[in-house]
Amino acid sequence: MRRVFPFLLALALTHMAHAADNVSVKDAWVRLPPPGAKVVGAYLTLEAKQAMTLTGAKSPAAASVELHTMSMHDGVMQMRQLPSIALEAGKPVKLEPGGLHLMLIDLKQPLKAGDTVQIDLQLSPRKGKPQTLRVPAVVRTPN
Ligand SMILES: [Cu+2]
Repeated sequence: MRRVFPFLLALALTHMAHAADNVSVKDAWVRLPPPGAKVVGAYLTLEAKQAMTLTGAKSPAAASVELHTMSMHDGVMQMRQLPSIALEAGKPVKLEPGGLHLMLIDLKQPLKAGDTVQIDLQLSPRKGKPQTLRVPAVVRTPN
């Protein structure tokens, strides 16, 4: 009987890792928000084995998560919401400060450095069913 549990756990992990087979995530982190801030950026690097679209994200830590980009207009940095972010096969896409990022909107509780925030990425392959990829992101100050 003792062997049953590790076996079931392995099965569950295999199942959860399914989306991760096609998409790898590196360096997921959330910017440590200033005290009282309700909106904060989250960053990570995504690489898809097959072409895919990041169509959205959710987090239990925030009321909603938006896809954003930043760009310079007449010397002013502007932030704009995107409907989706395309991932080409084998080409890493970096979400980083000053560029593409996730925005956690309406934090449900204050975040501390070292906390882990769960972010569920919604990914749609060109063929096949949409997938959710659960990513742990560490709260920290930018490097
Ligand atoms: Cu933003």
